[in-house]
Amino acid sequence: MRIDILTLFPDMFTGFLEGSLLGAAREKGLVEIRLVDIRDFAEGPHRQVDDRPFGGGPGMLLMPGPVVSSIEHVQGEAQQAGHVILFTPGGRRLDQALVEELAGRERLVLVCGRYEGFDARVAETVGAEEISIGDYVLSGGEVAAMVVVDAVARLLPGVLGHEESARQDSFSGRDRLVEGPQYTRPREFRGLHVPEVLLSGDHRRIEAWRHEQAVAATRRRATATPTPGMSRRSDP
Ligand code: 6GU
Repeated sequence: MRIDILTLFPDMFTGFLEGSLLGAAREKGLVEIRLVDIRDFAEGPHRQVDDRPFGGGPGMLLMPGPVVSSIEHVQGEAQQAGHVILFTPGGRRLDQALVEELAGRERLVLVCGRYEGFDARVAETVGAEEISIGDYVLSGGEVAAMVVVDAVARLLPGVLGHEESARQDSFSGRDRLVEGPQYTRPREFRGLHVPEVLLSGDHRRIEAWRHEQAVAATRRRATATPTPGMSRRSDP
């Protein structure tokens, strides 16, 4: 897979892209990631990339020219135009189903907004999909782009040590359950014991117990009941 990331702040990605999972995936050639500075496509002596919104209102918008030029530039580097994504809080909400959909594409072009967002003509001009990572406002799309790259990359064949681990993740599979509790050594920690069934060696019983726990955890989460033991001291 090839991923182009278009941003005004390419430096924000350096540590992230060199990190263990992504760094190794890039070295193995499983994913090719390129950073493009949108400001390189700005015109005029001031290299202006933002301007005030027509009709008034607070803040600044990214100008369509530099954004569309940078998208067209990376599209010209390969036969395939790629799936263009604009990060914006009003976009389609990211979930694991969308991550899986994106992981199936050959090429992604991720465009990070700053200021109050994009001129509406950008999406129209390039045929982009708008994506949000949740109902809260970030100061730019860079963190959202990292979320997408991380979630997508770990689904690519060969990136994780064992493919099974991605298949068993929370939100994966047909029923989209979250994972139930898991335990490692020691068997007893501060008086808390690992459930006996997990030590039984009976794989059918273990599977059944895990499924039951996953259903319960999924239900708890849907009804927003706090996880047992997670309430704060100040709670009633
Ligand atoms: Cl993609 N961008 C911004 N600025 N804020 C967000 C977001 C994206 N997703 C959630 N909040």
